[in-house]
Amino acid sequence: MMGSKGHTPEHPAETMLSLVGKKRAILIMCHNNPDPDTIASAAALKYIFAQRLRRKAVIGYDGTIGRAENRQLVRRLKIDMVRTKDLNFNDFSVIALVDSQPHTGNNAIPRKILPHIVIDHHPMRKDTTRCAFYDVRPIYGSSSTILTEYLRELDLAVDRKLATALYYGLKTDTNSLSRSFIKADLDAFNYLFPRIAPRTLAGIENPSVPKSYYLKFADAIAHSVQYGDVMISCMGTLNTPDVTAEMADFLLRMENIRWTLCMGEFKEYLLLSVRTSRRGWIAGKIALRVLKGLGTGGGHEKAGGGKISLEGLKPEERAQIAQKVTDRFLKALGIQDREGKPLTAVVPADPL
Ligand SMILES: [Mn+2]
Repeated sequence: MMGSKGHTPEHPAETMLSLVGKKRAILIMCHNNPDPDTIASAAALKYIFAQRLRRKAVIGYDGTIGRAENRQLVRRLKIDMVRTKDLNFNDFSVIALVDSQPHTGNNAIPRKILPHIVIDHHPMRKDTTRCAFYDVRPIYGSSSTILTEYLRELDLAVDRKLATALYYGLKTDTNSLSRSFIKADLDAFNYLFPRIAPRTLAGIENPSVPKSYYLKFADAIAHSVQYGDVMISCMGTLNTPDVTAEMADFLLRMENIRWTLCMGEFKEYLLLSVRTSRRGWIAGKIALRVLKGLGTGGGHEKAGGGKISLEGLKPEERAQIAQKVTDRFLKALGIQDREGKPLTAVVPADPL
């Protein structure tokens, strides 16, 4: 089974702490355009360093905290996050990377710097094995699950804020346990749930959103085309980078749809998200195949994605890339019919 092989040291939390030892300045890096899982994992790691080593770590990120939910998560739980442009990587003696791995193209750690600590649940990358400490568990539903285990291994009390963050990270990464999860995720879920702040969580999950959010949804639906059990949406210019993932989840709920691909342009990049309801470590693999030679990406069993640089390209060249992505995706899935049917095509009314 591709992507199921990982690596977890014995007593991972203690091993990690002994490695940090007396080193002073610690940077915890999230992946780009951070999602709740990377944010919560970073917050948990920061808490562990504060409790056990009396060190105040810095949480860094690059890109945009886009979704209204994610902004609420950071604001309501008061998670301090610093943009990488305001950081100097050389100022830190320890760099930890959560929910990502070196040289994947989705984190801002410079190529020549190898993080000391990597905690992740994506398929194992070769370069990760060169890091001093790595704990990669591809079969886990979230990195938040791994960090919850660390807190339990170290017997550290989890306050309401941190429990809420980790719970939300786990919940969103597994799409409310509708995507891949294992017993460890359920155990973390059951551990965290009695400790969360329910009203705070409700505020995070139901933020008000601008009118443009609905217009983008309307636009995405208007540009969705169905090919058998595949739905592809070219969403045009995006307001936030993570809306392709949201739309890919949204469209996957449609009857008879087993695969979705949503793509759109954000700051000189074509971003894409792939989802499937099929099992077997394929979404990330398909994403990689689509992106080969064009950009970077990867993913999990049922969710994947990536990005392609569009810098300096003319509109028609950008359109060609989107077409190439579509063609490769359909080819990878063995779809013969390349005509496609617009989602909004008029269907005959049901007889009364
Ligand atoms: Mn994750």
